[in-house]
Amino acid sequence: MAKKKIIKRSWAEPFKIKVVEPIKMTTRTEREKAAKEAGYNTFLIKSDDVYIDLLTDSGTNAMSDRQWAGMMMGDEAYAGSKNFYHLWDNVKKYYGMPHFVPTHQGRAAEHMISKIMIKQGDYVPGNMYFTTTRLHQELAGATFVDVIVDEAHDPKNENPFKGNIDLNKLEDLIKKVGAKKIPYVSMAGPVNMAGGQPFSMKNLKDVSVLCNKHKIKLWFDATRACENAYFIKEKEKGYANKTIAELLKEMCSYYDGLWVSAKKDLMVNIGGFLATRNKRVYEEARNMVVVYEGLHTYGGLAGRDMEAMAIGIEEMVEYDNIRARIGQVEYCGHELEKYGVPFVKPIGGHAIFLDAKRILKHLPQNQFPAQTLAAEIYVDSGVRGMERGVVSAGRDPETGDHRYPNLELVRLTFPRRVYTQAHIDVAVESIASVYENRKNVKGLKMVYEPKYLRFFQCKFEKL
Ligand code: PM9
Repeated sequence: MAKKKIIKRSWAEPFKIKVVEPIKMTTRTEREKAAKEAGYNTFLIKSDDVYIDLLTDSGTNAMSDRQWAGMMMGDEAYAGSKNFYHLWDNVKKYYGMPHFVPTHQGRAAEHMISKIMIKQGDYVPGNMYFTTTRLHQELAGATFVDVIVDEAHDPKNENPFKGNIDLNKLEDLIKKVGAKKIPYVSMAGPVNMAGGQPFSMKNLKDVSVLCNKHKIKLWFDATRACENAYFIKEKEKGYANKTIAELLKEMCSYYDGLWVSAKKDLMVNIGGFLATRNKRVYEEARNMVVVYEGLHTYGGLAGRDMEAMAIGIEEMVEYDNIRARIGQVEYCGHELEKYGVPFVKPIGGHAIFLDAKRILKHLPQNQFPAQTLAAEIYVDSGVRGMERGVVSAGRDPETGDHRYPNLELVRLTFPRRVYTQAHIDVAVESIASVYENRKNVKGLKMVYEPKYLRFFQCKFEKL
């Protein structure tokens, strides 16, 4: 009898397309000019000159018909908008935090929590830095200390939980500076700069026990918390039967509070918030928000934005949504593997992180290999990614020298529900072609550098 053929069963997006936005293909000559004018910084390229935009998943997501319908239900009262109460109900229901303050985006919440918690001379340990998070901690007077596991700094290491905190590193810091100098531990999941790498529930529980023992608060950057929940469900023993909503709630239960850039998991174009179980912190944030953002019932947002966020929370915990979102990233990674292009393993949550150090081996880090690679890919095809290496790491505030991270990466980030598999194929083929010609690529020199978050605005010239 003939052997039965095993037929592969694929997944597909749990939605169909209702509205489309045309995108424009430019010529190589046009892109060369645009890249030069932008000082080889992909943040400075006009979006009109971009074909496939993988710069970020921040605020670039496609909202659902339910979210757009919610926008029409915006209650634009200055005070006490009904959308604020809908959003607050969902923050309580899904994150389990009783107190909540909306903000216009994530860094506004980072600003407030840093100002409220940190005193001059404090130390804030965290699982690898994030650009805006660390800056606000430093501006408030703290020194950030990276306590992530060593594996996170190695792009080839396949540990499934490279976002974990190294408990020994954390304990050593507590011994060295004393618990009183540590206002909180700052834990993100998945870890953006490490390649979208998650932490495990076990590690979170252990960190929480250690923090409780030393009476140190534990705060969560929950910007992409559902992606972390997805990885726990898929990879950590004992969690396969839990829903994303249950995992999110359990993760949050170990934290004193959290901040969120709603522009990611919540699939909206603008928004953020701070939520906590600590009444004192809440009252300070609720007071501070009126100074920097707007009244505590809108925090710099329109009522319609809060409604889209409230509905986004309900959609972000749907398994099929998150499965398709991470499925796209996996698809891109598997296609790149076929061409032997090196990138951070395991494949993480929101992006593929190309390993520029291994791709442009001939460029020393002070010639900005990741910045160079992002510009080369853009010129090749109009695909826009971003640098996540020495430029993003910025300068050491004490010495003024470049910080040289081990990871020198180009991030190709997937907006949610925006691009198709065909777009990914085009992007992969362009990257493969740049990889093929990598030996001819020349580095960059920095010619303009702003004081804060330089990666957004600095400029380069070709060497
Ligand atoms: N993340 C991103 O592209 C946008 C700005 S940096 C290029 O990944 C985390 C984990 C983030 C994040 C922003 C923020 C700040 C906080 N935490 O951009 O202010 O990934 O809403 O959030 C970006 P906002």
